Formats: sequence, structure tokens, C-alpha cells
Amino acid sequence: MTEHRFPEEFIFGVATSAAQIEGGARDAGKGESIWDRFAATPGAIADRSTPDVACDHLHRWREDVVLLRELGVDAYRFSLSWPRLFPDGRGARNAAGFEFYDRLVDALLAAGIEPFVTLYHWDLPQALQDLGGWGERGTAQAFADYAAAAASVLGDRVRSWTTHNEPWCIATLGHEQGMHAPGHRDPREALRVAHHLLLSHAWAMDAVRQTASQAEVGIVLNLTPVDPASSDPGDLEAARQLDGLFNRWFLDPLFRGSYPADLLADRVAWGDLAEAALECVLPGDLRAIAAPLDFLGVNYYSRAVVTAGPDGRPQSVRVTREDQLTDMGWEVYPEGLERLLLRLQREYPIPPLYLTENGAAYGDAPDGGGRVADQRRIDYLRAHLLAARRAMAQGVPLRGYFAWSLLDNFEWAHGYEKRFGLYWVDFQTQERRPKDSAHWYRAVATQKALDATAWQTT
Ligand code: IFM
Repeated sequence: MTEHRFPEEFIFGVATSAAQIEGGARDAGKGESIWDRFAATPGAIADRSTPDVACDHLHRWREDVVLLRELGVDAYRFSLSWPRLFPDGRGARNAAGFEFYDRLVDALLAAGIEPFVTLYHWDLPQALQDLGGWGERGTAQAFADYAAAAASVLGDRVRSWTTHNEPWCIATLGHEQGMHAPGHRDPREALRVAHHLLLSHAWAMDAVRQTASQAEVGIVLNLTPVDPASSDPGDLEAARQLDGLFNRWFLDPLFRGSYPADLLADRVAWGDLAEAALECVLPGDLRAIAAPLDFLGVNYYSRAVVTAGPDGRPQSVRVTREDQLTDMGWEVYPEGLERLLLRLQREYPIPPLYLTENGAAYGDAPDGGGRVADQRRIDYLRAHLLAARRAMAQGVPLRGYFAWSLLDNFEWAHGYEKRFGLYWVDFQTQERRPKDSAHWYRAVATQKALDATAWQTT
């Protein structure tokens, strides 16, 4: 097998999330989410947009299943909207919400596409945020109850379940940096949130397994290789710290049952943060969090290069040319993916892996003839698939790859300005149009190969 071919059983898919595509923010009994509330805050979203309509997937899901079939993918990774199922986060169910996902799953299966369900992709019911959100242990219990309810309805047909998507983003962007909902800037709260997310992962994993005996359950981490800007000891130290915060803060408890000791020591040096973090860690929590996963989802987009900032903390620096950045300002760095996968294999007792997100934002729009020529996205995806394939050839148990994303969509604090889709979306008319990358990805997914993939732009 050449490095351009993937095993027959390798899964090619695409991914989305509820708040980014569904719309129908107030339709059919859905409760308010923290992103509905946050987007209404002046200045929170770059283009002043909201997720109210997004890609109107709530009403156009049949059309979107047809797109998935046309793409020739084996699997579709999507998230359930917790407030669509439980408008207040717990208690009364919203039957219309359950029916929506019930029909979606049936349609996917009828189209020969395997559903990969994510339980939490950032849209906490606002009612739970009003009670303290992820800073409170009670939210972890509510999450486990919601997970059990979802599994009891969908677990007879859905095999693959993910608890959380990218807990680093939820904790850090949402609670320390204030860039994401709920917009808090409180490092102590962020550490509590991170712990409760991991704990809720463990409880929800258990709940899903108990409800659906065939289920395979995992968690999705956004992992980012961190390189020092130079061999200066200060830069090396900065890289160690940021790697700890980004990657090991989540990997270590999941695979070693402890938070990284070097980080805890640093935190002490920075104040009483570590103590604040540990206060919410009760006996038994870390053992529960380290329960074996059926799979680990890895989201990879880029790397970080860091130097020691004036306050001694890590500070990211840009080392690449403008034309090597995506519209997010992220360096195109496929080598980082190969290194990351090999590191996971070397340093942690990993289960099978899925690359659950990988993709690039580029603003290419339809030309006069209606074609969206997004060669840069094709180059990006191809280079990363090759990097993944090289890691597999070295023994990394990678089982599948999900391109982010099926559709251009609501890119959180960036609104609709950043386009990650294989399908271009006109947000006025909701027309979907395959980009060149969609045609290319179809050839890759159906042939399970990166070479000799004739693809057409008809
Ligand atoms: O759009 C997001 C997604 O929701 C989580 N992972 C990163 C993507 C691109 O920023």
C-alpha cells in the first residue's frame, strides 16, 4: 500500500456542529443557549451576526443529507443541541427536538452514512449557565442525565458517541479569555470548568454505555503542537508551559489519572490558581476521568510557536509568511499533525484515534460561471491527509478522518466571515454550492486514495 492509499476500512467523513448550522434558535421548542445569549451581546461577534438562522439546517436537513450522499462520505459527525432536547437543560424534554435527530439519524442510515454524535459542542442551555454553568458540579450531573436520555432514544442506531468537543476552548476561550460564550474572564473559573468538563465526560461516557450497550464512546481534544521560537531557555520554558496548558492538562488526567505536576507547580508560582483548581477535585474524580476510552478524537488545525512574554508567560509569535496562513491567521503546518500523532502514540496509552476535525478557512467565492475554485483548501486537506497517512505507516492507530466542515457556517466569534465549508453557502438565499474541494474530497473518500483521483467540477 503506498502512502497515498488508505485501508478499505478507513472512514472518511465530514463534521459540523448544531449551533453552527442548525439555526431555528427559537423554533420548535428549543431553549436559549449560551451562544444565543452571547451573540446578542454588542461587540461579541465580529460581523454582528447571530446563530439564529445559520445554514437553516433545521429546515434543510434533507437537502444536506443529499449533499452528504453526493460527497460519498462514510460518516457524518454532528452534534446534538442540548437546549433543543432539554430547553432548561434538565427536566422536561422537548419532543420536537428528539424527533428532529431521530429523523436525521434514520435518513443518514438510509443513505448509508454512519452517524457520529457529539453530545456537547459548546451550546450549554442558558438555564444551566444561570445556575453557574460548567463552574458548578451540578452541571456535570445534568450532562450525564442528558447523555443518558439521548442514548436511550438514538443508541439503538448510533454507535459512535463523543462527549465533549474541545474542552480547552470551552474552558479557556469561554471562561478565561472571554472570546467565547459565556464571555467570562476568570482563570480560576476556567480551571474549575476544565475539571467539571472532564468529570462530566466520565459520567456521560458511563451513562451512554449503560444505556446503549453497543456504544463506542470517546472525547474530542483540540491538540496543538507547541514549538519554542528559539533555543533560548526562556522560549523552551514558554513552550513547556503552553504545551502543558493546551495539551497535557487534558491528556494527562484522561490517560494518567493526574493533572501535570509541572503545571501545578507553575500555577502555584503564579498565585493560588492551582489550589483553586484542586479545590473542586473530589476523591475518586481523577480515577473516574481516567476510565478507558473507546476512541480519542483529535482536532488538528495548526501549531503554536511561542516565546517568553514580558511577564514570563508564553506568548505566541508568527514565524510564517502571510501566504502560508489561512483566513484564521493559522499557519498551514501539516508536519505538526504527523508529529502530534506520533507523540500521542509514544507518550500515552492511546486507544484507536479519529481525526475528528481538520480543515481551513478560505474565502473563495463563486466566479462568473458559479465555480468555487478553492485550490488552497484542496492543498491543505491533501497535505494533512498525507501527514496522517505517514503516521499510520509508523503504527498510529488512526481509524478515520473528518473534514471540517460540510458547509460554510457560523464560525463563533467570527460570525459568518470565515468559511471552512466544502460547500459554499449563500447566507441570503441558503443556496449550497459544491466548491472544487467537495469534488476533490468525493474522489478521495470514494477511492480511499490521494493519488490518481480524477475529479471533475461539473
Ligand atoms: O468551527 C470550529 C469548530 O466548532 C471547533 N473546532 C475548530 C473549528 C474551526 O475554528
